Amino acid sequence: MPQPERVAALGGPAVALTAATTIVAGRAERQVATHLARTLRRATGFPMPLAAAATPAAPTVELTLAAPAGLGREGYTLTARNQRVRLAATTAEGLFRATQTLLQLLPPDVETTGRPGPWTVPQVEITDRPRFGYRGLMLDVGRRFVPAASVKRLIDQAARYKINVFHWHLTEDQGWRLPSRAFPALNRIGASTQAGWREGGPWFYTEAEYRDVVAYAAERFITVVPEIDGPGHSAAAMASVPGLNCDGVAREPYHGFDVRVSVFCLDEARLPAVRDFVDKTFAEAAALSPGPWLHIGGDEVPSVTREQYAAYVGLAGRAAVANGKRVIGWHQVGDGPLPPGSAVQYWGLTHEDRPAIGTAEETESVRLLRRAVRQGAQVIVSPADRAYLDMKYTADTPYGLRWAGLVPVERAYDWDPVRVLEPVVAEGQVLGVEAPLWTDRAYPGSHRLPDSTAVYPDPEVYLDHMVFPRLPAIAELGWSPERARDWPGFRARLAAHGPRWAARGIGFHRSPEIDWAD
Ligand code: TNX
Repeated sequence: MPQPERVAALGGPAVALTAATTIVAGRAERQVATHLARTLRRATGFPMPLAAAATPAAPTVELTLAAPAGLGREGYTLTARNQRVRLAATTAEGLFRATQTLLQLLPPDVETTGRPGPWTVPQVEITDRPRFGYRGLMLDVGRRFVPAASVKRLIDQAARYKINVFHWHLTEDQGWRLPSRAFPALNRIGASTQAGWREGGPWFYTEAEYRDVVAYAAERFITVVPEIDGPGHSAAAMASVPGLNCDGVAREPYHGFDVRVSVFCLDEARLPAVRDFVDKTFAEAAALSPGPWLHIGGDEVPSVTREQYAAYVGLAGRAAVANGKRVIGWHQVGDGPLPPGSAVQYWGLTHEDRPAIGTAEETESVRLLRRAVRQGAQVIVSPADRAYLDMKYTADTPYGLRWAGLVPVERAYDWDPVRVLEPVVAEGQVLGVEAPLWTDRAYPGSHRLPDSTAVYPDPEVYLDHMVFPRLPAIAELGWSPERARDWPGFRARLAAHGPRWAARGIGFHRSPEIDWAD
């Protein structure tokens, strides 16, 4: 999972990894080979030495950058035949994706330690490459803070499904989680709250933690996209920096549960202060994040004029570009000026937007998409009624919201990122897909507000439940060709996949839609 572009089962006896297996890799393949060796050693207990060339007759796992042309940046071939496994790709990134396929061809025990094996791979020939270049997972750490170690655990799991972007939603009304030297109050005051909490903080990442997460993601060929949301969702900033408020007085930090509760003061007189804040915080985020993108937010802004909103999008876009980044914004930013090379993230409701496309009743989301696309922007597809991991699966699953409807596994899987928006967005303008996990209601009984923080589970419990099994559904939409996908097939593969999560201690949702293998 995700289903590869082409799989040919070769039959015959399986290829076994044994105590004699060596991993063959040259210098260019070494980083990926080392990562793979570490995983295989942990599981099998075999030495799995790295060697520059194969010893005749010894079983090998070979990694090579000598690959057939046409695989693209992330494509690869995987061949398991005659006691040899061979992974070939054009880039280290492609090789890494191949290693993730290899892990899934090994038995589920590869996800654990101290099991006896046997460690077999069926004889097979796979040719694979992604449908879209952007396959993201978003995590909101503003409402509920997620410690760096848990963020890394999630990134490691996401890499299993060939996710290549981690969108880090770092600022919210309820908290500012980016380290800041320019505005230390963002960490002292802005990080002192979460949704439902005002005691026990501050909750933010240190520079060292942030860099560690970026490096951990990079080792898995995952790009971190930081988001600094504005001009709404900014109460934590407005509690820390007085000049962002029209009256020049800092607000009380916000620890409630509502959305649309704040907006920077966008009066002419205050714009320089807002611009200064955006310039400095974007520079800090950009300096910590080597990837090409910066997400400027732009969603759910209460009570500003269109001119004021456009002015904010303009200054935020310029700040991103000045720091060498391309802009991503929630689809609302279509109403503002977008720099060349931007992308907008569509988070509408397919069940309302799709049927109205091309009719007189076209929805606001589609109108905004049209404006964005006309400016040359690409589109990241994250419909709330399909891809939002914070929606409940069914009325009686414990966590989550339901404003976009219930999102059981089949609903998360059974749609297509191009078909839902054509012809407003042409296939070539779809950059990819993303599954966002918001944390507004990361406690059981989410329709009621909690009266104590004691009811909140550890963030990993919430994450595991909401992300698995729906992330693999969205990941497959992003990776696999449309013709390789079907719900009965996905459902069967998911059922067989459950033991891998069990082996790793992932508390996935055992949805009754799936006949889980034990
Ligand atoms: C809408 S989606 C939001 C978030 C909430 C989410 C809850 C979007 C761009 N904004 O602020 O957390 O709904 O589902």
